Amino acid sequence: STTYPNTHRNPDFAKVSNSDVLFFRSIVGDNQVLTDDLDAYNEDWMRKYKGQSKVVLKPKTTEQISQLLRYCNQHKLAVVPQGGNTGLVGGSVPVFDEIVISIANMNKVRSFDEASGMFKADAGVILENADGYLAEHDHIFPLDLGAKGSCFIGGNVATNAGGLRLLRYGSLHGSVLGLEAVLPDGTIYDSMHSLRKDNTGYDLKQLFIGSEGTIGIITGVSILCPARPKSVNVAFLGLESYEQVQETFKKARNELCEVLSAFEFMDRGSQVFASRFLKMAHPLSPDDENEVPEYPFYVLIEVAGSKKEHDDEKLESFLESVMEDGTVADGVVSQDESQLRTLWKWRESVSEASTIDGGVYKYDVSLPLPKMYSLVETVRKQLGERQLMSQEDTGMPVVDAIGYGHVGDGNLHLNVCVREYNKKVETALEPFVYEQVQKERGSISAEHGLGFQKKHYIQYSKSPVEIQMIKDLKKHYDPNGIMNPYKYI
Ligand code: FAD
Ligand code: 2HG
Ligand code: ZN
Repeated sequence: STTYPNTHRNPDFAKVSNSDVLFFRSIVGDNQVLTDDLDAYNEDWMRKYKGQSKVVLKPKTTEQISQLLRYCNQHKLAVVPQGGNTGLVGGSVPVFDEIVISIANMNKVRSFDEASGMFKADAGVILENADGYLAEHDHIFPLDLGAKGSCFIGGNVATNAGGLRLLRYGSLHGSVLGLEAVLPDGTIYDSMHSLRKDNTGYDLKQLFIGSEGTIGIITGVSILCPARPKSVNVAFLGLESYEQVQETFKKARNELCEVLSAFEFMDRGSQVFASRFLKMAHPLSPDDENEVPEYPFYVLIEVAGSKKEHDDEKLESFLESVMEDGTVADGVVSQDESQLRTLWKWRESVSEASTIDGGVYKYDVSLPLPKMYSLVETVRKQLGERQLMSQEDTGMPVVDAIGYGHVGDGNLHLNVCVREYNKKVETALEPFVYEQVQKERGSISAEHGLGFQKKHYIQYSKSPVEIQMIKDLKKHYDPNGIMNPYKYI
């Protein structure tokens, strides 16, 4: 991971002094002010970004966060709000010596209303725990993603995470009905509502959804949760071309209609990485060998509904029809819960598997569906021409450039897997990738955010007017710029 030369540190920010630490202790207690062994808080999930914070604060209440922020704002101490630290754009760790405010200790469910599906909880509840709680009440959290065992629902809201269920349940901009947050000056903004309809003025909570810790700390989330589907099933398919991936998606929307709950795709390269990581036979492998079959594309379709026989029959007959007409070359359907989980692993593990050789450059983009996969091909060509990657194993810096993602949302994950982080590779990729996305009027950040990685590139997706409006808002709510500096814009 990289640390940044202190010459780039903003000298307007104060450095943490002993008296600051004493104050923090008086608010959150001695045990919740950490000053040793801070690597886990300073380094991000990819081990790509590393800060040098000397202090981590772990408040237990919204009131404590309010007092901490008021003090930091008055003393010009910069802070980084941190959730589960699973973000993929370097936004959750300090760049220099910013104070980390971890919300890990704020992890209580506040309430759940079975009639409406309204769930209210502290922002530090782990996503998987929230979903587990809801499962006991026959409900489901409307967001799911590979990092569910570590990420917090507050972090999810702060990044406006998309994930694997967006196709069915929509974005957090729709399902989050209220928030509690603390502004940099310590003001507590309480809108923990359960109202589906509320047209009294600007919808302020939306400002925090996707704000990546730049205008305040989210402390509570109020979210509408759907009834948990009683039957879930998964099909895993092999396809001969990207055109057929699109054709299959079109047919799935038509034929599976109300039970379709996820449509994910992976190219062969991404399955090779998953195979090296999972070390098990591929679902479409004819025998038990670890070889990934030769199909260039794979698709995972999930159906979820309320009547198993009906849903299974729909999936089976869909599969029969797409295999008969040649849209799909091969496929399997999960026979039980454990097989269903295994099939999902071949999709969910790609993100982690892509780091297996040393490092990864991750691009998370929205593109018009017909153009989505061309980006991977264009980038492979670019890396080949620059002699950074080759088909043969010649020890070049790039091992492979792989593509996978949420077809249903027009969201491609392009992962350039490298042996080590390398300036030549980075220069070949940036701004090249962003230029390609701009040409198609896509988004350079579909769901992971801007963080530290993309702060210099926002103009590829936002106009000067939009950028100015974002800057105006930031300045209004955080005039001292203490919230997650050096990130976002
Ligand atoms: P952190 O990583 O701690 O923080 C992320 C950002 O939010 C930082 O800028 C931080 O300052 C800010 N922040 C955190 N908490 C708060 C708060 N309470 N108030 C204000 N700001 C806060 N993302 C997707 O969209 N879809 C996916 O499918 C997906 N899959 C993933 C799979 C893996 C294996 C991994 C590692 C990540 C994945 N992600 C995905 C990235 C995603 O952004 C995060 O997993 C998650 O949403 C971040 O939550 P967190 O609690 O870890 O936040
Ligand atoms: C996913 O969909 C995540 O698996 C992570 O958004 C993507 O690591 C990535 O690039
Ligand atoms: Zn994703």
